[in-house]
Amino acid sequence: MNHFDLIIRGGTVATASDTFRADVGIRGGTITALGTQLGDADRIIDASGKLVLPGGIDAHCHLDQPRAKGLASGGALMADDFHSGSLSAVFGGTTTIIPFAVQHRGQSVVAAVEDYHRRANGKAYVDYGFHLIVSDPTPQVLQEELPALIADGYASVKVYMTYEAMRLSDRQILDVLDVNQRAGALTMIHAENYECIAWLTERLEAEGKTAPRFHEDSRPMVVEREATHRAITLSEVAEANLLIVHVSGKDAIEEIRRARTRGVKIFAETCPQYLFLSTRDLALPDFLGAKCMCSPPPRDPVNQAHVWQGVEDGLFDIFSSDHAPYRFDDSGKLMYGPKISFSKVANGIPGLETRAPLLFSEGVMTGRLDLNRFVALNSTNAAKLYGLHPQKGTIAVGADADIAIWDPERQVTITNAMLHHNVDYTPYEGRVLTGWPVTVLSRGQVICHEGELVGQAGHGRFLKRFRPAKGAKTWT
Ligand code: DUC
Ligand code: ZN
Ligand code: ZN
Repeated sequence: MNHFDLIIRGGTVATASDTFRADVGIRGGTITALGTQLGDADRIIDASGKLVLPGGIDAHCHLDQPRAKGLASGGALMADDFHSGSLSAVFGGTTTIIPFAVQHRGQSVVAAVEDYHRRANGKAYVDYGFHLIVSDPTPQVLQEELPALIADGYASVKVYMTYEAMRLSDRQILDVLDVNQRAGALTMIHAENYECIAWLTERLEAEGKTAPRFHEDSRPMVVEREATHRAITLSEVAEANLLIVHVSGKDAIEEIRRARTRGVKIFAETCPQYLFLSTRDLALPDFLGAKCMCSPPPRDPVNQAHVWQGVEDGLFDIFSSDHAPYRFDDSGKLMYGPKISFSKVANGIPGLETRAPLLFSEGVMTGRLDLNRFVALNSTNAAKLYGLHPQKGTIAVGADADIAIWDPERQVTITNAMLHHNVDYTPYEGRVLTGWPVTVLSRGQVICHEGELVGQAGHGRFLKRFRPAKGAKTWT
C-alpha cells in the first residue's frame, strides 16, 4: 500500500471533462493517485459532500504595477502587491495568477521583467507567471528582447489600442503579432478605439458631463466593436493567434463570432464585471459609481445577457478578474480629487477573490453552466492557452496538487471586511452567493482552511510558460 503526504477523501472530483467520486492521493506536491482505498497518509482531509476542483487560474490581474501617467490608472497607486493579491486569490479558490510585467516607453522589456521579479519574489502564496506588456516596440525589443523572453518562459504578450502611454499603432501591433507568433507567444489585446474615446471625452467634459456615469458614454460599445474588428483584421493580416481580453458586450461578441465563422482562430476573455455590474452601478450617487469604473465599462442589461450567452455557449475561453486594485481614496480612485471628471478616475476594480465564487454561484448553482464547463472557464482553458497544462488546470496523476475544495451549499454574503485584498471596497458588497471554496491547496500545501490562513508567503513560485502543444482550445 502506498503512503501519501495527504489524501483528500470522499469528495466529488470534477475536471473540464468528467465528474467522478474519487479520493486524491498527494505526495511531494503532486497528485500521485486517484481512486478509492488509496491507503494511509500523514494527513486526511474529509471532503464528503464537497467538490474537489482544480484550483482556479486568474490569467488577467494587475498587481504592484509601477505608477505612471497615461495608463488606465492615471498614475494612481495599486493597493495590492504579490502578498495581498495572492492571499486574496487563494481565499477565493485561485491557485495560479498571471499578472503583467509592463514595459513603459523608453524602458527595455527585460528591465521591466527584472523589476517585476523583484516585486514578486518571496511574497506570493501561490504560483505565478507574468504576461509581458509592450508599449514601445523598438527594433531592439522586436528583434532581440521579445524572442529571448518568449524562449525563456513568457508565452503571452499584451498590447493596447488605447491609453495615451500604452497604445500602439496598427503597424506596431502587426509587428508585435508577427514576432509573437514566430517566437511562440500568444498576443492579448485591449480593444478600444483611442481617438473615439478622446473625442467623446472632450465633448462630454465640454458639456459638463463629468460624473462617473458618463464613463460609459465616453467609451460606448461601438468604440469597442470597431477596435475588436480591427484587432481581428490585424491578426488575420499577420497570420497570428490573438486573444481579445475583457470583452464587455454584444457588438464585440458578434465580431468574434463572425471571425470564427470564417475560420479565424480568435480567443476571447470576459470578466465578472460584465456579468454582474452594469451602467446602473456607474450611476450610483455620491460619486460611488467610480468604484465600478473599469475599461471597457460595465454595460446595460441587454449586453450583460449577451455576455452570459457567450459564457454559456462556449464563446468565451477565459474568465478572468482584471483585478486592478485602487482604493477609494486619494492614493487611488480619488487621486486627483474627490469629485473630479470620470476621465481622471483610475480605471479598474478589485476581483481576485470574488471571481470564481461569483461564477460558481450564478453559473453552476443556477444551472446555466455544468460543473465541467465551470472548471474549464475557471482553470483548465487558461492552463491550456497560457502554457501551463497539464501541470496546472486539472486533477490528474502527475499534475500539481493545486486544488480547491468547494462546499457547494455554503451561503456567503460578500462584504469587503471578509476579503483579503488591500482595497477598501468591493463592488459586490452585500451579494449573497451559494458555494465557496473552503480549503485550498497549492502544490499539496494547504494554504487556507475554513477561513484560516495556514500557508506561507513565499510558497508561490514563478512559472515559466511555453507555447502549448497543438490541440483543441490551444493555439500553435
Ligand atoms: N482597464 C484596463 O485596461 N486595465 C486595468 C483596469 C481596467 O479597467
Ligand atoms: Zn486592458
Ligand atoms: Zn487589465
